Amino acid sequence: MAVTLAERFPAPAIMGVINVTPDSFSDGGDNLQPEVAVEYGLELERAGADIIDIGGESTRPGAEPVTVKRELQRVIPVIEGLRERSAIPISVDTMKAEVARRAIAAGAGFVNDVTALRHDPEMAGVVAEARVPLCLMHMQGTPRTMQNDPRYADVVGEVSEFLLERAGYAEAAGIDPGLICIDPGIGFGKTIEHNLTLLRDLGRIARLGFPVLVAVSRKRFLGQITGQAEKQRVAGTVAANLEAFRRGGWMFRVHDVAPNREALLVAAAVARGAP
Ligand code: HH2
Repeated sequence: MAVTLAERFPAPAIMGVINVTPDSFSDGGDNLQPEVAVEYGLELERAGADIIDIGGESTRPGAEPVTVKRELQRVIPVIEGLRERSAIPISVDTMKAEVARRAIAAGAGFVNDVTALRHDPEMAGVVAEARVPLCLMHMQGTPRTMQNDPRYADVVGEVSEFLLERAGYAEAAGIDPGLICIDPGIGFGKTIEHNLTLLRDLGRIARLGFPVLVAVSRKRFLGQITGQAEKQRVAGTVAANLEAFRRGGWMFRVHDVAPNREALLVAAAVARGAP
């Protein structure tokens, strides 16, 4: 039987983030030069990342879409460069089938689609054919408009229903269910109350039967609580990730790998009652 995602990356797994963009909300412009981004990826690996997520299009609230050509120019040299120098698993953060296809050919082995296969009708086929793992994320609206007035009658119920529906769609398209993970999409068409309710009730999402990826790193709701600017939100990020782990979170997408990894390793040891 094929190895499932949770077997391949035992919880708590750490996904380190590299945004090769000028406009990402916390690290925009830091990694636009491919050589700089590759060095940074190696640094994230040394800090203990289990997988590196590379994205070439910001999805922050209000972000403008980028073309396939521009996105390829940003991510492919970084994926090739990192693949040349390291065997660490690479994820591509994209909603475009062509970008996913080329990223996989360049060495990526995981697709992180924040639209959960809704943006590009060819994405499911690309992932199915390559037999790579896939993250399905919940988002209400699109990045340009999602924070205008997000509303839910029951945020956890609606997000769960959506994720199950998308997982069903992915399976129907030929994607192995053992390679699917789900993500409540913290900050994607959600108020601070929606984000906090999703984290508090993450156990309900974890019980849907797919590993749950959690991506709270440096996000705005943490700043609303702590008053800290983006790069100062490390302690807030760690706290939110520990809460998510206690409720069944599996993989943690973070910019600050070392502190999140250390905190989660300790939390996991406490959960086991053994080192
Ligand atoms: N959040 C961001 C980007 N990709 N992928 C998943 N699966 N889940 C998320 O919550 C998620 C994601 C946004 O964060 P970041 O990459 O730091 O910023 P930007 O979108 O501005 O590049």
